[in-house]
Amino acid sequence: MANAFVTRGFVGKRQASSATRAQRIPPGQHEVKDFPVLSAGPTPRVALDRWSFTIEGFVREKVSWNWEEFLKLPAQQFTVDIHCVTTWSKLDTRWTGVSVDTLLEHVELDPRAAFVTAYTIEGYTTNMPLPDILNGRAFVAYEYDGLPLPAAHGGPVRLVVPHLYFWKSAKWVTGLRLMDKDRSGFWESAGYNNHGDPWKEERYTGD
Ligand SMILES: Nc1nc2c(c(=O)[nH]1)N[C@H]1C(S)=C(S)[C@@H](COP(=O)(O)O)O[C@H]1N2
Ligand SMILES: [Mo]
Repeated sequence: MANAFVTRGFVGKRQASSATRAQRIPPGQHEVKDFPVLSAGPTPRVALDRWSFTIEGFVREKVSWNWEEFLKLPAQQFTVDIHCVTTWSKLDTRWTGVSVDTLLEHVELDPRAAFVTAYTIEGYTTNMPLPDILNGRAFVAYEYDGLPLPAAHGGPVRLVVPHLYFWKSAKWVTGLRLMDKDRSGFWESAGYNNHGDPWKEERYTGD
């Protein structure tokens, strides 16, 4: 709260809108204007002619799209706030992509499907309860700020789950695996919280 108060003091006549902005920063976070890059390893090179995106696991029949097919799926614009567990938050990030709801319209979910693992080209994984990526809460993005998503930020496509810490937003994502049981991903099995809600400060295991 101390930070929010200082910010309001500084901005004078834009006080009201700034207070609103401050309220959008979760506890223990601060706003950044740049867009930091955080990757566990080097940025992979992705060949679009061999790229595909798959939904598999607890679905009646799995589905895959190649690059051309993926671009034909109904896309939407999303303007969202993102929150990295390393304490930076970035407001009003603009993306174009396909909502997970739209992708899931192409499969029949097994009624036991309750969790999802997002997997990627270089092996990074992250897990979430299925409801956390439904009802407009997650999308697979291929444009950032009106331009093709830069490779360092996960291009050609990344998952974006803005309501959870940003490690859940898997870069270079190539598929979603539906599961009946939960299974820890890369950071979740290395001491980070299994869920990762920034508003509850679910940073580490046991938070
Ligand atoms: N495939 C993959 N996705 C990833 C990561 C990674 O190392 N590999 N890092 C995660 C972490 S810890 C964060 S904070 C965000 C960082 O995304 P950015 O580099 O676009 O800021 O990506 C997440 N997605
Ligand atoms: Mo992160």
